[in-house]
Amino acid sequence: MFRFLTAGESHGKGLVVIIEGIPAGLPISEDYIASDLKRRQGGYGRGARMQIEQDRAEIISGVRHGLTIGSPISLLIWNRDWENWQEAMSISPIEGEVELVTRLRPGHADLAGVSKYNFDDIRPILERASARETAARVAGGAVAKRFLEEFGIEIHSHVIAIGGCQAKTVVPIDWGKVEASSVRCADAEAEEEMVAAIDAAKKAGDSVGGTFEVVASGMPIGLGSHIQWDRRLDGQVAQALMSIPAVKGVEIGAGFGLADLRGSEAHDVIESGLRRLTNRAGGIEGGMTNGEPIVVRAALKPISTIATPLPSVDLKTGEKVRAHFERADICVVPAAGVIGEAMLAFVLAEACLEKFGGDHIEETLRNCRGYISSLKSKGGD
Ligand code: EPS
Repeated sequence: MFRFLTAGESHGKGLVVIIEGIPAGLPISEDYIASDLKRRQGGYGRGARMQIEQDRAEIISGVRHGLTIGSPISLLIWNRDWENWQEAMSISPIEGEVELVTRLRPGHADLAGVSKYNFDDIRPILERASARETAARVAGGAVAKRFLEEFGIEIHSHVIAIGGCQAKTVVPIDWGKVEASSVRCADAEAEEEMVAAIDAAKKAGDSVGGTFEVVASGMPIGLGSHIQWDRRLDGQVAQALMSIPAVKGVEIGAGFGLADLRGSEAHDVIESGLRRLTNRAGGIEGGMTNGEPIVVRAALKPISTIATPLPSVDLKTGEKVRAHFERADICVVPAAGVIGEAMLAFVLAEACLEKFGGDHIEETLRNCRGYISSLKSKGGD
């Protein structure tokens, strides 16, 4: 019903995303998509590549006169850096040889990729494993977000920790402050510490990871299902977030912290209007939304391409060497939050379409309104 695919290599001609399943009649523009692409490119700790790129997605199909027409939406982002890689990443055979990348980088896709795909060069693996691909996800995710806005669903993200520096989270989160922050963190004191941690890692030729949180508000009750394992929304959300490069942990609501509590302390008491005063469940119970905001956190390992490379092995000679190094970011946690928003948006767009269906947005919203008004008879507000 709803699906998306991306294509493209980091230093290839460009990135493509195809999104299928968005109903007809949804207003969407390139400017709307551009705003999320810009947010993804930012964040303190990015490398020199982001000074080369100015990501903008061209809408190639699926939109007419500013409205979706129900056919697949395809978006294209040109890689500006392609100009500098025309020989190394040439589509057609080239005369002469390009230098092979053979010193495996611990933490990257290099070793498993060359083994599995039978290459003597790491380049084709690192080109697709690169987080550059997430620009396409964010462009497609913006379309999903635009669709969700029609239901009153809004998705935001913020950084919780970088390099061991933890933010104090004050609820409700001031999203204006988050967007104005160099590391997308509302806690100004923690921001200073995070920036210092990134600077120190850079100086040491190293990298840092951290955690971010994504929040989806305005959720209707009953998206997802308890009926079958693969229909549980929490499982789908975890998979989507875990698929972001460098993510090694995902938790929903109070997550791992819930394991230390008693049942009486862990669950969110149901108040009149079917609302909760706490949200330790992170908006999902029994694999379904419970009407509270969805809150999901993801932990990123530090970037695995580091300026002081770790000991490794050369693929060509089998000798012990230092790992390959090429230009890289020091920290991508602020950008990863924006990617997390896109991934959550894809999952929720699919869940909304499953619940409300519809080939035109009017039909989808009519079904949604009918469902919401039927909930009122059960005491919902
Ligand atoms: C990446 C390495 C860097 C990052 C890149 C991901 O690129 P380059 O090797 O060209 O300097 O900047 O991320 C992006 C290009 C992006 O748009 O996010 C890697 O090895 O994963």
